[in-house]
Amino acid sequence: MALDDAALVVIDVQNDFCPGGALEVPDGDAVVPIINRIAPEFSARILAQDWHPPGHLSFASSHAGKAPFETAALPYGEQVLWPDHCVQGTLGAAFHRDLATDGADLVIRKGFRPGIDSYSAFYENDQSTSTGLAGYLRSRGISRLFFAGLAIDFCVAWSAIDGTREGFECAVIEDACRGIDLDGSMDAAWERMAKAHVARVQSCEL
Ligand code: VGL
Ligand code: ZN
Repeated sequence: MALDDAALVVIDVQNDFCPGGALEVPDGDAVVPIINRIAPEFSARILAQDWHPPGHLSFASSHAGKAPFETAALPYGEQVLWPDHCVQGTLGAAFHRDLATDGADLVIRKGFRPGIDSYSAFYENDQSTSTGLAGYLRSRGISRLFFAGLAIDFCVAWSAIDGTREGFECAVIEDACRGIDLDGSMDAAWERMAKAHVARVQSCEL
């Protein structure tokens, strides 16, 4: 089959990124039926889950005088400050109730270190602390990655770019993603992905 050696990597389809959530992505829940439809086609299915301890350093509430969506200079670089979201064990951190999770081979959690955010499913935002995902995929014989989920301009884009850095052939399934779009972040993300040779495909082309 065409999708041998290929994994679907589903990024952060969690309640807090869906309408009504703490960091809602407009129309975020629209990705769920698309992901459920295509997932069985892949040789491996990976779910990433944003998983922050209370008081995480990426939360604006951890910085006196800062509001959500402002930025702060953290030891590893400039960081957007977010509303509190995906706090470990809360309903907001749970996967969307309609996401088919039983078929997942691996759930990889990220952002659990109190002082480092992790947009990418491969590396935390210091660009050097590994999540271990690349080693897992390589030992499964996977060479191609298809990305779906939330948010295209943050966690999906950084994951796909890091996937190419790890030597995987990477594509983003555009209609299976939605974005936050903060100050032109959508256009910037597509540009960065194009530069990194991340392909842009639609679910009907799989
Ligand atoms: C995300 C901001 C903060 C994402 C996660 O999943 O794109 N964005 N944490
Ligand atoms: Zn987060």
